[in-house]
Amino acid sequence: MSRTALRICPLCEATCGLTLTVEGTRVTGARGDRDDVFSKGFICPKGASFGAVDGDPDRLRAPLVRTGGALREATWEEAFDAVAAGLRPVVERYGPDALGVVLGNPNVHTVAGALYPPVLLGALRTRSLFTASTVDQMPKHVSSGLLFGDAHAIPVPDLDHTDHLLLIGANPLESNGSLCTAPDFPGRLKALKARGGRLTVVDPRRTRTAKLADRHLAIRPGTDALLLAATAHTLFAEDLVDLGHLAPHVEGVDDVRDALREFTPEAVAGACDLDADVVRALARELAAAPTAAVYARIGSCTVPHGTLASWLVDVLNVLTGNLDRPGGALFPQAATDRTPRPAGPGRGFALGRWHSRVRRLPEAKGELPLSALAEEIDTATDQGEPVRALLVVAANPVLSAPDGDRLDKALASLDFMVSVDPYLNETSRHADVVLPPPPPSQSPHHDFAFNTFAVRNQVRYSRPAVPLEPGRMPETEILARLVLAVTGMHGTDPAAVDAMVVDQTLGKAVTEAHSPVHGRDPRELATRLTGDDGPERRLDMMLRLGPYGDGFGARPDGLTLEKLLAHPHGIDLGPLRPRLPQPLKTVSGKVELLPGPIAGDLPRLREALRERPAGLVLVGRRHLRSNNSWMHNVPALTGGSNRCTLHIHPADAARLGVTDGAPVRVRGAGGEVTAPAEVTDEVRPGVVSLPHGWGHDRPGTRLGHAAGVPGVNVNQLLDGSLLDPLSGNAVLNGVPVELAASR
Ligand SMILES: Nc1nc2c(c(=O)[nH]1)N[C@H]1C(S)=C(S)[C@@H](COP(=O)(O)OP(=O)(O)OC[C@H]3O[C@@H](n4cnc5c(=O)[nH]c(N)nc54)[C@H](O)[C@@H]3O)O[C@H]1N2
Ligand SMILES: Nc1nc2c(c(=O)[nH]1)N[C@H]1C(S)=C(S)[C@@H](COP(=O)(O)OP(=O)(O)OC[C@H]3O[C@@H](n4cnc5c(=O)[nH]c(N)nc54)[C@H](O)[C@@H]3O)O[C@H]1N2
Ligand code: SF4
Ligand SMILES: [Mo]
Repeated sequence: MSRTALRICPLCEATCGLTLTVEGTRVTGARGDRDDVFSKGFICPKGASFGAVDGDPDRLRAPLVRTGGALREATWEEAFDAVAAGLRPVVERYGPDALGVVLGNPNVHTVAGALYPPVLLGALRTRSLFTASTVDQMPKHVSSGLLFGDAHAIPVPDLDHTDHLLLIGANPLESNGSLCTAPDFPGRLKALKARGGRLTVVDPRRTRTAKLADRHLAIRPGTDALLLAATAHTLFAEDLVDLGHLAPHVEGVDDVRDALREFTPEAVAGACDLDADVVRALARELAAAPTAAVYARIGSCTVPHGTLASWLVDVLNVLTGNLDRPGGALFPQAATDRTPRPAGPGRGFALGRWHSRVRRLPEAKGELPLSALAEEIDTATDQGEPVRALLVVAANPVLSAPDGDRLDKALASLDFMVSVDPYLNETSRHADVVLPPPPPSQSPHHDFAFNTFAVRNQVRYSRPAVPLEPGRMPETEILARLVLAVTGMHGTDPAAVDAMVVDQTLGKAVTEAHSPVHGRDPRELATRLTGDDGPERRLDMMLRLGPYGDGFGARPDGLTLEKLLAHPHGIDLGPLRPRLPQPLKTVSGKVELLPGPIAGDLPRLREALRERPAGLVLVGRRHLRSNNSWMHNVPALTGGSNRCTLHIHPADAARLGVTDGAPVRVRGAGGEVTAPAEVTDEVRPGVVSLPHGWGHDRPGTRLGHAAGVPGVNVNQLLDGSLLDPLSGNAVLNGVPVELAASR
């Protein structure tokens, strides 16, 4: 007998609502939920394969514990005993920094990943925190921190209403969008064009997104900051700057004008490999459009000037008056955001409050660069303890970070390592204990993270679609037990973790004058929380304290968990609305358009005006039926065009004697890989492209299908030395490489 169940898709940032077909405890089908308030029935091939991803027979069913050198299945009790016995002595003997924490991408796709890592880090107080953010969007956080005083205040293009979209280094037709949560991103781009809007795409590859554009600029990789600086320069030079409604909220406009004086279209044209006139046209079109938004992603962040490029994106949004207005780029307001405090000066954003031990790299947002993880483990210094033990939650840095071979060895040298991961893969194979979360169908879902980047305010929650299988533990409980194990409270009831968070949160809320519960009794409020378990009660609390919440009775029509559960297809909270100055937390209380660290980094960009590397550079790419490193074990999602090939332009191929399909050796600073060539004019000359997340050929994993079509690890070409200095983000695009036809 089959039934259906609703489940928000966790497989990318678009957060589509799915209707699952369930037979017994197995998901046998998935289609788009037509009644979902946000995704309205959209589904992509990955979502349609939800059942195959969910039911992958290689997913671990029980914890693994290393005994006598080998990983063996164990009970949960044995596993947590081993975790406490392995991690706690390291913290007690060497201090918290000796215990490193690595958080990977899926943490932003799970309830557990949103609710427990902050508690863990708050209790542990380690400075050795590494996350996927520093191989991804850290430049955007730093730029937002500096501009707006809040690293999480990231403006999102008003996709459904804008008249003009300048889209840089993103390929939403494959990725389905990032830092811009929009189910059916392709459909929304087509709608933009259908209503007479204009789309410009900047990408060294002629992607599916670029093919949709009115104009495609095949820029030389790594030079977007130059292009954007010259666009801003042109706005000043041609008197096109018009802040409009933003004027009272912005300081430093003249300083930006002065700082960008050298970046004329002619000055950047050579480095970007674009016509000066095209740069001028970009500026004129942006200024002339009734509304416009500049939006940039991976290709603009994972480059040497990632923070400057991210900053310039919002500088352009400000200079054209498009920040914080409908049709421009706005700050979403999620239902689980904290109660907005009144507008006014804040504490600002600090960088470099501490540094890594080996290279003295500055922290950003409390994190050290993932590129520095291996050396923080394998290199002794007189600056303190190396990382001796590691707690890895939902991360596979052996494939996703630079120089996996070095990291592989470093992980093998640790005193103790714990992985919370459904797979025994390239990274978790080094763990002493592997704690597998249940598959998505058995987990609840709410988009704590992505609703803060969504193109429409809305709220949705799915309870587990399938009951927890016997022997499984919810990931929320796994992480709560880890909090206890690393803080010396192993054996305590994990519900205590949620109770503590509730106490602290309500205790603080009642003291805040702007809170709807100001002056009330936190214990009494806690008794009013509903929900089946601790995580649900915490969600209820966040909803009720949040901007749309019922304020525990203060606003009877407001949101509660009960109300949300009564709306299984979600609740629409309306289009994005202007919010300034409330989100600003800068010291001045304004948008600080030329922050000190940015000004300090501009000389490096001026030097880049003169750089013209002669050789080939490498960029990445994503495929619709893939997701970073962990979806290559699902037969339905591999094969066809989702293969790990080296894209190379016909002119380069002819010059280097590379033929289609033949193996090519690619050499970079960190090593060498051999991949089959795919000769295509979809990459521009001078650029080759390999996707990331492949290289599933290491021993000791349990990835039956992936091991059969392993591909190569593009990140082995990197040695981890190339970083964007302000954010510590890895340079993954525009990396110099050499090719040789393989014999
Ligand atoms: N060259 C190059 N490298 C890149 C990129 C690039 O564009 N080019 N992109 C970068 C980007 S944007 C990112 S975000 C990183 C990603 O880097 P990572 O986060 O390290 O990589 P993922 O492949 O997303 O790995 C996630 C891990 O989580 C596990 N997992 C899956 N679902 C769950 C779950 O529900 N719970 C738990 N606990 N674990 C789960 C998977 O098995 C896998 O081991 O890679 C980066 N690396
Ligand atoms: N199908 C699929 N979807 C995914 C993922 C996946 O692996 N597969 N990963 C998810 C994750 S973790 C993330 S962060 C998002 C990322 O989402 P996107 O940012 O949309 O990611 P990409 O598709 O890699 O697009 C980046 C584009 O930048 C281009 N590029 C490279 N270098 C440069 C440059 O110097 N300048 C410019 N202008 N462009 C450049 C590349 O050619 C590429 O087309 O996708 C998410 N969605
Ligand atoms: S677009 Fe993303 S969220 Fe939507 S179905 Fe596909 S993978 Fe899932
Ligand atoms: Mo990412």
